[in-house]
Amino acid sequence: MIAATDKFLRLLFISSPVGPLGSGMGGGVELTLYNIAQEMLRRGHSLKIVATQGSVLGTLPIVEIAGELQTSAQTQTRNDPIFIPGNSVLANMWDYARQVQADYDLIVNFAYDWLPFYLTPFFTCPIAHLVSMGSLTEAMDGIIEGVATQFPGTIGVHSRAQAATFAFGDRCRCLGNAIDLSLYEFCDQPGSWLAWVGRIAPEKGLEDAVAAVEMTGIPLKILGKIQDKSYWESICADYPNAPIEYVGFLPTVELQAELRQCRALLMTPRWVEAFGNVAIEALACGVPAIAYRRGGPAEIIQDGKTGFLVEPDSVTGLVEAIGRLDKIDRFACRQQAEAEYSLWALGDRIEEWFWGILN
Ligand code: HBI
Repeated sequence: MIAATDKFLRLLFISSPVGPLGSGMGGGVELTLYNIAQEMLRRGHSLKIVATQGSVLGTLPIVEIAGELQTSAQTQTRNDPIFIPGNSVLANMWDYARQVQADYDLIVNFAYDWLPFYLTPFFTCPIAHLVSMGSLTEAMDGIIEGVATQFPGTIGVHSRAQAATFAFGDRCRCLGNAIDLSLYEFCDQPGSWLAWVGRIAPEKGLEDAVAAVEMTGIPLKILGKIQDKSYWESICADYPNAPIEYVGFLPTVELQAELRQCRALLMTPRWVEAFGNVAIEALACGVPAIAYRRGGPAEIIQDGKTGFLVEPDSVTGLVEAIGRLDKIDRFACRQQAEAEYSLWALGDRIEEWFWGILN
């Protein structure tokens, strides 16, 4: 039990087992973990991050753990069994956490994996789980619901749409998300091109953005980790004449330097995007987002004011919205980011969540 007088927490963040922090394999979780860690340190809490070997996250304190990576949960089918490889880095990370748990007031799990949830009742240290995706498999739904039932208030999510994908959605804590706005520079004189930003994998629907720019002839800059190479190659083969340029996977400061110069960001999620960090990164630069009316982005974008929400999976809907971009005041985009997505606002919500679990 934490004495009410203590106002600083000793936090242990346990990262995603799909790849090193900084590699892009962890997608939005990397940025989310980094931002929350920074904000907690700024508020005076102490913190250590447990992550896979090769992880680098600015100057944040990382304990690197060796072992076999976990396969991405979104490649699993709904009824897949749980796969744990020999010498599992996930198991090794949580065995480390078990050994040091007495030195911490709260463990925060960022992994979308079965094991951390299964182990929760075996730990003496309280565990907060920040769930980074919507419902993907029966096994994960079941084990998360078990923790939501036995440890009420410990399941955090990023959006109402993400929560709604779970039967226990009403028992999840909606935390939204945020970015360090000081890293994003407003631009009100963009170039002519559009942007698409994200892990290049089937659930992100990149082919629709490419099809839209093949129809409009407006060049598209593509930024992000090529996670599924054959998926990327099939898009290039299917749209040989599309005006696209693959810029690569860039760290935040270089990403926003490219993104801010774009007329708009296209978001084409096939799945229920839990939040859509790239949407608030774009808004922070004054870049309107055109997104399918699905998942987190539908709760972020103010349709007609800071972007457009279009019929899901409709390429013509994207094209039609691109034609209306002159209606958007880019400064309104920046203003929304400052009003709703600052790290301070998220820090308040996260601290409130942590204290609620501990008291
Ligand atoms: N898959 N098994 C697994 N574990 C994760 O933590 C995980 C993942 N796939 C994607 C992912 N995390 C993140 O890229 C998204 O949650 C943002």
